[in-house]
Amino acid sequence: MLRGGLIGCGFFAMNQLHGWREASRARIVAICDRDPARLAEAGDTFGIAARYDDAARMLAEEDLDFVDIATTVGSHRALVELAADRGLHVICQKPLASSMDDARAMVAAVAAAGRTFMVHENFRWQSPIRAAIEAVRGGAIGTPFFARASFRSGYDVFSGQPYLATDERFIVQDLGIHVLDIARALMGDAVRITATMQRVNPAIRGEDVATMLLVHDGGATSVVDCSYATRRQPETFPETLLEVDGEAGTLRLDAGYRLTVQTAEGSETRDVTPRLADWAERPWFNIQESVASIQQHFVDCIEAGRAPETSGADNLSTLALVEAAYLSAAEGRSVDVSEV
Ligand code: NAD
Ligand code: 89V
Repeated sequence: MLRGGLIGCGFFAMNQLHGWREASRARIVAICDRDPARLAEAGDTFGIAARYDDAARMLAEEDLDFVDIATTVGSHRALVELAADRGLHVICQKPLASSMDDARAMVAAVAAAGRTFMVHENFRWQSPIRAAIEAVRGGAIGTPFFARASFRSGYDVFSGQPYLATDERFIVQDLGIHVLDIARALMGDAVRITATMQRVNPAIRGEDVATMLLVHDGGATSVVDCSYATRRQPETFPETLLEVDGEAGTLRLDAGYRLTVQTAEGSETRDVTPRLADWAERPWFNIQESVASIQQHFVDCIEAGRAPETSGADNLSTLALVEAAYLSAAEGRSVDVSEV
């Protein structure tokens, strides 16, 4: 049984604690938060007695195998380096860092400690997205040449996560990062990106609409479009809708979790609605299920001694797309990902 310590007991960490309860061969034995109310609520809800207001003290006093970092981005580098210094495996929430230099330093620190480092990049672990990825990777539509990954919603994300309204960067750093990662999972790494960004909601600081055009290794194209300014019914939060064209067919993931594959042999549509765990709620259950899945993947990879699919090193390529998208929008030009 792997013993974990969770740092950050805020809004999203509640899902992670539920996910850890479901995990095989791992559990959270200690928690840490600077905010006493959040620490008490998480400890009481999940029956965890070992509670700390200081991460360094938790790591010094507890006998841990891994840490789960569920704080916001500004603290990620210091906490990852602290865990690496103590020789622990690390899973850290997205966005991994707010600069490529920080992210590269974090990957290097855990690699030097010889431990497993995974980013909690969970959208590609959503079961409907996973079904699409597996169909494409399994050759169901032949070699893909075009993809569209689209997330458009008017859902109020600001009440649960107030920092999303006040941070300088919003939709690409918070949500586009997931959708760019899905594009990579479907189409492979991207080498070039062109992005436009808009702020439609005047009450927030950052951009709430982004449209990105990606050129992948080998020449395939994808369009990643994200909006939190789209008022439509039915509201599809938090679904990412997909359309992938391949040389032998097309795949679509439509609203309502319906996956269609069309080839010369015909068309097949499957219901790929995620599991509604007893601790989950609509509309978040899609994301909540993926939390349990990604955390189990982390445990499985530690035990097998293999790199997670969404490892820190892999995530550098997703983060580079985020940085390149902001550069592209700021300078009004197409950006080669190697520039960042
Ligand atoms: P939050 O502000 O609600 O919670 C963060 C908690 O960390 C707070 O309680 C804060 O007191 C604590 N904290 C901060 N620095 C600390 C430190 N050095 N030591 C101890 N405690 C510290 O934030 P949130 O909305 O839960 O987001 C946390 C992270 O999860 C963010 O990076 C966010 O992007 C990510 N997130 C991911 C998903 C997803 O689907 N993958 C969804 C929502 C949020
Ligand atoms: O998944 C996330 O990172 C969340 C949300 C879905 C609200 O964008 O912040």
